[in-house]
Amino acid sequence: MQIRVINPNTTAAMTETIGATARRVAAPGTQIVACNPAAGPVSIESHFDEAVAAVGVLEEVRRGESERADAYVIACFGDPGLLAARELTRAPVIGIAEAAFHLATLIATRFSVVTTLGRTTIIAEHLLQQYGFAHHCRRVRAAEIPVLDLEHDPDAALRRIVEEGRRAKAEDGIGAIVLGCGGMADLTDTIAEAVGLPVVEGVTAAVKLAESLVSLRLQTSKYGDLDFPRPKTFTGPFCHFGA
Ligand code: 5HY
Repeated sequence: MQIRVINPNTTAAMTETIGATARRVAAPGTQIVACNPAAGPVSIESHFDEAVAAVGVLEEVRRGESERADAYVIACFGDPGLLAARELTRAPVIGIAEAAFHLATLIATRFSVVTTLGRTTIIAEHLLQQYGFAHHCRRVRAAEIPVLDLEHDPDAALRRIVEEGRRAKAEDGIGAIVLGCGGMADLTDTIAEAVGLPVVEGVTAAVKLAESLVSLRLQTSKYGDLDFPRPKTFTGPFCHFGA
């Protein structure tokens, strides 16, 4: 099977990290195609960044359809464009936040999230409500690091994430930590060892859930709101989205 793992930001180095991490857990028969949009924000740290990045996600899903992808992963913790992407394909589309929340509830009754900037914690809080996991999550915490520090200053970023993870363990009464950024995908084992809690990471969680859905031949339902969009004209730079 082929899983298209989409990094919604346009930082190629982060796409490489995400792709390598996905390949480490993929089953022998799974081909991982890691990609990112050509246009969009280099990092996603706000509602505005999410909205712009979502269009790039949809472009990558359209490209994946032409390459007959069997499943898609949206490798940004805001799950940008998730439902719109599901409208474009019969293949499963998994967001890393949703995937991580699901797996965290299978190993702990309570978890906390450690993400990047404090201003983006509301995005994870909204998703917890939307997906029905809010009562499992004690707190969405921020290491207060810009997303690209994960690439530019990884040692300092790791220290901040571990510090926040240790505070979560000491204060939140939790059994697990969820990492709140696709760019943290390669830090799971290091953080788990340093914090002393199980750590759930969304890229790897989403890849294994996607494999499960494909192997069970479970596809995105086309009955109701996730049916293909009604054909219509799109104008201007979006004209290629049109019928
Ligand atoms: C992510 N931003 O996973 C999110 C993290 C965040 O560029 N990739 C990004 O803070 O929402």
